[in-house]
Amino acid sequence: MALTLVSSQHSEPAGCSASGCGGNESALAHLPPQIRDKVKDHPCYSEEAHHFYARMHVAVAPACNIQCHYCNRKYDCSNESRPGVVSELLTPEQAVKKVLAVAATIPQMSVLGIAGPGDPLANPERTFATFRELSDKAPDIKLCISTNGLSLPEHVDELCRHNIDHVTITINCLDAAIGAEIYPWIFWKNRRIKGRKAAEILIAQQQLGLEMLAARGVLVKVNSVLIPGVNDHHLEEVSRVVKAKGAFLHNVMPLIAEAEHGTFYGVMGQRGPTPEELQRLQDSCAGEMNMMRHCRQCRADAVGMLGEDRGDEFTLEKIDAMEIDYPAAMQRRAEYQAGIEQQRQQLHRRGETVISLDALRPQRHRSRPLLVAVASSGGGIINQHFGHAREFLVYEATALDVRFIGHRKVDLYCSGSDHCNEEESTLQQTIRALNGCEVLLCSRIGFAPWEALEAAGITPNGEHAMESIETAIAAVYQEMAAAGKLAITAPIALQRGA
Ligand code: CLF
Ligand code: SF4
Repeated sequence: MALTLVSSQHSEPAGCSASGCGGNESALAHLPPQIRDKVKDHPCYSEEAHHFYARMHVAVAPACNIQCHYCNRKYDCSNESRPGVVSELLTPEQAVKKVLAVAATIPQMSVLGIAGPGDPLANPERTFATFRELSDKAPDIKLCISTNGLSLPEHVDELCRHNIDHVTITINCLDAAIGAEIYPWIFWKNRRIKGRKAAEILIAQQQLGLEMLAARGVLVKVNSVLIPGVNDHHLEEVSRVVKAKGAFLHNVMPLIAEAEHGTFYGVMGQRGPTPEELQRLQDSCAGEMNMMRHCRQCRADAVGMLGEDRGDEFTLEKIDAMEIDYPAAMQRRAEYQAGIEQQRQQLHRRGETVISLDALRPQRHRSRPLLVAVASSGGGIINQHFGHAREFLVYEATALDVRFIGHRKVDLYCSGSDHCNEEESTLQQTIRALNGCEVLLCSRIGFAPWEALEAAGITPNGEHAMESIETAIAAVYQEMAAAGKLAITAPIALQRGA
């Protein structure tokens, strides 16, 4: 059954300008319309879109053609995913059925990605069978893929045939000596190749694949795993080079290496970066490149908004039991997405008119930055109870702008529906995770956590419930600056970062 409701927006290939995009809508405004159309509803390629649109992955690709030192094959591909959970493997037919069921149930799901559990292009038949059927049955869904790049050049034409507009390549280095420390072997032309030679081939294939995609107007995101002491000093150069070759966005992800994952790095005690190290590197690359800072390192079978996983609602058994009126569901989907666009327009208008930091610009050299944590369940507004948050969005406000810089994951503090409980240790962990933030914006908060946060130097604020995040932060910044609390000479209560 064809599910065409929203007209397919496959643009002509159009070269990718990589400057100043990938963040909020105004940052996208200068892009050619056909590029903006590709980006604006993609929750990974547009920071703003991730407040409104969801993605899903289908785990159809079990095999891999390389070995990374941060990967254990028992888990999902850590080039895109957080290790620790194994995705349920699907056949292409099962995957298509699942995508259609999710599209009918979660109207904001705009993107289908294949990201594992191995490498999608090491499993080309399964990957392309899934894409082929979906581009026929649900052409309004954007198709996306994440690969290690080894087999990319030979598949570029087929990716373009299926109108796959978004390709992620994990590029951890350009230097084969560094590559040899990350990749013990690759499987290439029916042979296992080790060491520096393996890294040389992989790097050359990644770069060639990137150039071929950019030449065809496909948007390329580059993922890099930040491995302290291995490639941390090298990733700025990676950023510069991939941008010059036409990459659209760079996503530097922290290495996750735990001994219990059984990876080489985990067992060897290789540490991951601290949040400060990650942010420092992202900031140093940002002068050259658009940086993605809202990645949640999703599972290879993730479903829902970034940071949420509704996969349990869509097991094969549950899908079989669903009775879906597809034409009606697709009608709802189109209406829902039209509603999202209206909401975004309203937010833009309000953001432009309600508050401006212009009044503070003259004192930009006198006011210091402020980190603000926000509880939001989506929509770009402050709409979540402190106790219901599983993560907080972190923004940096200055006298010049408000920018998203990352997220901090926390355990659920509140188990009831209305009242925060007294789970002290969870609260203390949350406070630790919010280290460096001086203000916390949420829709509601109980008395006990309020007191504890204040004692830790974080001021809770529920006065901006249901307001646009950026607008509210700008208002808070303005108020604090006017009260002299952000004077550059004033002591900063806590060091920034967790
Ligand atoms: Fe999936 Fe990746 Fe496409 Fe997004 S995820 S294949 S580009 S649709 Fe997004 Fe998830 Fe980060 Fe990936 S938050 S892990 S960057
Ligand atoms: Fe693992 Fe992905 Fe690396 Fe393959 S590419 S070894 S699946 S992390």
